[in-house]
Amino acid sequence: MEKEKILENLAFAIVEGDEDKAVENAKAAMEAKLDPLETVENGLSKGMDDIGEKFGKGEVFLPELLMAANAFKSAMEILKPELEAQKMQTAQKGTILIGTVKGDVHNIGKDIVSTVLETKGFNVVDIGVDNDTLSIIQEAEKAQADVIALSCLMTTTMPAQKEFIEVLEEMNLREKYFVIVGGGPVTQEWADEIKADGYGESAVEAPVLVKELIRKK
Ligand code: B12
Repeated sequence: MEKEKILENLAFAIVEGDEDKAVENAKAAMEAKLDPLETVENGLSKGMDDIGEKFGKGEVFLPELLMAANAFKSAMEILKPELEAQKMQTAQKGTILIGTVKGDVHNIGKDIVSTVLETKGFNVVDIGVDNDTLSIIQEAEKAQADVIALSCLMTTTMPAQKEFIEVLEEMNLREKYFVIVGGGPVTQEWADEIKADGYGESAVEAPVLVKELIRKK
């Protein structure tokens, strides 16, 4: 099967919330030697965007979103080992603490960023979802992180990224960490406004961003 068709089928399987089809097409993608990250971004994530749009328009509801998320995760189980197989042998300098902000339980994108950073040889500490500002700071201190990466998927939880940077400033810790932000509604403009050190639109951009920041240190 050609590449475009496989990616299209994958996206459709996510929209349909069909775990079996998602797994089947993820396997087809790997058999056809597609790049695993490209398969995630242009197949699975494309499907997620499509179902998210339908949800936004009231054409589908929460159960359909959950089914899509489950299909995404099942397909990721096929793709993750392939992504990890690309792991770079040379370790990169730097520890990245990554998590989703308070009030936000979306973790699919954050997990992909985490995996991609790991495959590029960074030391990654993933603190999961729904993290309040003080616990993120505590974990960053514990991990001796160089970079704090904050994910957020809702306009209602974006202010938590802003608050995080403000609290870091108040605690005189702003100079100690690079803070990068990302996730669905986050933009470069937002990153500039809240004085983050960087923004990445997709997981592919995260290692480039982190590498540049750490080099500046
Ligand atoms: C799947 C999904 C869910 C799943 C989440 C499952 C999970 N385990 O994550 C479930 C069903 C649980 C869910 C719940 C809800 N959801 Co929801 N969800 C989505 C959906 C469809 C897809 C999100 C996703 O996984 N995308 C795929 C990944 C790969 O993309 P991504 O997260 O953007 O990540 C990529 C980049 O952004 C980037 N990235 C991500 N993080 C970071 C961090 C850094 C540092 C960097 C550099 C890059 C980076 O890299 C990733 C890979 O390239 C979106 C719609 C959308 N298009 O985003 C709605 C959406 C985010 N949800 C929405 C809503 C409203 C909700 C609920 C409130 C619904 C409800 N009534 O209960 C709850 C909220 C729960 C909560 N408190 O968080 C709204 C948010 C609206 C808003 N206010 O902004 C959206 C936009 C849907 C819509 N169109 O209305 N949701």
